[in-house]
Amino acid sequence: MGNKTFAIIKPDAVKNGHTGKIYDRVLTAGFKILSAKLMKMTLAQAEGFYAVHKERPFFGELTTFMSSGACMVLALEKENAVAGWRKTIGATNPEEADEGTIRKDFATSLGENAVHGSDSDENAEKEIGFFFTESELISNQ
Ligand code: IDP
Ligand code: MG
Repeated sequence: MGNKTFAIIKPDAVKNGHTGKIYDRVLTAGFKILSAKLMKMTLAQAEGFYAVHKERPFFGELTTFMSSGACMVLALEKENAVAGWRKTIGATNPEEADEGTIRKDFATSLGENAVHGSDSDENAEKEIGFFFTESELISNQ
């Protein structure tokens, strides 16, 4: 059971002005923010990040969307962080997301679903490493 996960406040949520409200959900859910930055992914970065989905029919739509505007990438810490963050964000499809989850409250559609969350400890480590250097993670807060 790992204590770190990786999150993205996706371009739809940033564009719709939900960054602050989602940041508040992160803190209210008990996560410590080890690092955060606002960035605009290149298409190549989005393709690299989502490489696991490259055979899926929505890969082009997903990577175009993720590189379409500013997003916020975050490294989060909490006990059992991966499962805890997935519970906080809700199901991939916002129509299936539980009441009170971030996707239920802020997602635009199945593709533009406001936030990302890692699906395993192994991927959390890889994803944090994709966007942050070791020295950018502030663990002695
Ligand atoms: P997850 O983000 O809940 O882990 P994944 O299945 O890993 O869901 O899919 C990655 C992302 O791809 C989703 O968050 C969503 O933005 C997008 N996506 C997933 N399924 C579809 C689809 O059927 N159409 C368009 N976009 C999709
Ligand atoms: Mg996933």
